[in-house]
Amino acid sequence: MDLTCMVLLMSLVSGCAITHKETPIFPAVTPAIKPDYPLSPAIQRLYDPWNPYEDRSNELYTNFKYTPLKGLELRPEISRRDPSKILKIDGIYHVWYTYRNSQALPAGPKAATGIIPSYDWDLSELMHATSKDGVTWKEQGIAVQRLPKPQYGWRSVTTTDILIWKGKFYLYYQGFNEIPGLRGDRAAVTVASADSPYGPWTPHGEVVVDFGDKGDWDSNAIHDPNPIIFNGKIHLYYKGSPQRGGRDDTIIRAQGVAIAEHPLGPFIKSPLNPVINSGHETCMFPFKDGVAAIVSLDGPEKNTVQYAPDGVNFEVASMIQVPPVAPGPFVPDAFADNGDGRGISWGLCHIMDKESGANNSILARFDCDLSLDINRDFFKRNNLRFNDETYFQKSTHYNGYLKKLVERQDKKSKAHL
Ligand code: AAL
Repeated sequence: MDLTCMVLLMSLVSGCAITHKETPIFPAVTPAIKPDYPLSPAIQRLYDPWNPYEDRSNELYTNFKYTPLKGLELRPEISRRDPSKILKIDGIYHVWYTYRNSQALPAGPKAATGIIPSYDWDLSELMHATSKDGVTWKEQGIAVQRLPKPQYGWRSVTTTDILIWKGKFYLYYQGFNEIPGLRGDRAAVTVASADSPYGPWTPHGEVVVDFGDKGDWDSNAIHDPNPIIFNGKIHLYYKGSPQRGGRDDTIIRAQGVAIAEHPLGPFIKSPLNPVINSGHETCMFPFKDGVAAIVSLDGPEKNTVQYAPDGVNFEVASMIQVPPVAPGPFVPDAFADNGDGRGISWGLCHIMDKESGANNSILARFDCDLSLDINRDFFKRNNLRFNDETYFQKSTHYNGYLKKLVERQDKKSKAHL
């Protein structure tokens, strides 16, 4: 080392020592207790609302790993999506989901007919499937069919979730009485009941959670019903939307809750609705003495897990990556209402099917660690890396579709300058 370097090094070392004495420098090992010397706002946030061990010791942080399912026949005209939560009854897992086996692929609202669906969830019914291991599933047949026009849900019945109340089974679902997409994705929530998970199911034939009034945040859509029992009452969470197919409304997607003392209602919407400002397919589960939610896809708080000690006042608990789309978790204590929710470790979700390329979906399994009963370090890692298939999906080449899109958008924005 030459003299200049040596002098430089010595002055750096002595400089550090002097600074360290005057103002403590944040140490290499993160202090377990929030230091009482001045901290940047970023480091303050590390302690409040986060914690010094960040994601690793956050019970509500997880990664998600995905596995293809076995046993479900894959054909381009069959679409399966929006699975319910999963129940385990007498050692068998049960799930219900949107099933479309239409004669044509989705063609958009304008081209839709009595046999051509507009979207992936048009002209659908509710399928029931069972499994012994959560990977291989067997379809048991349609649980709830579309009824003949003009009965409720004649156009499509979709996006269901299950409740057990006093020994009886209730499937809540979206009932479409018009082509999805014609006036927005306009559906409210209805219910069917049965004495056994295998049915037969009796559709109630009426709306149980209805649209909000004109101008309300949920005036045009009550989607993704998600019932749990909390504090002695049925808490039916749902995604509401005022949109009519446009993207200009202030709140595009948000989550609300409607509460009832009987499965057929009346369901009273919380005066605090919407209780989550983001998210798409609603997914709530009891956690400790409160309620946790996976919030994905839409809104400023997308890709977070949130927690509400009272089921209503939700706060962000973690930021997650590649969360399941439309998660239907296995929630053994969804209806236990014992103030000791244990969380979730797996479930089903849906993924767009790249083979059919027509907005068809397939079901997949996800695993995670949002459970108090397991401790799987590999689900608590951050810094996830993805391969080229993920990065290049849908974008094609810059010379193709993306280039045209970019040029069109740039032209439009210049026109506004
Ligand atoms: C979803 C859900 C609802 C919507 C459509 C089918 O995944 O949010 O169910 O209506 O898309």
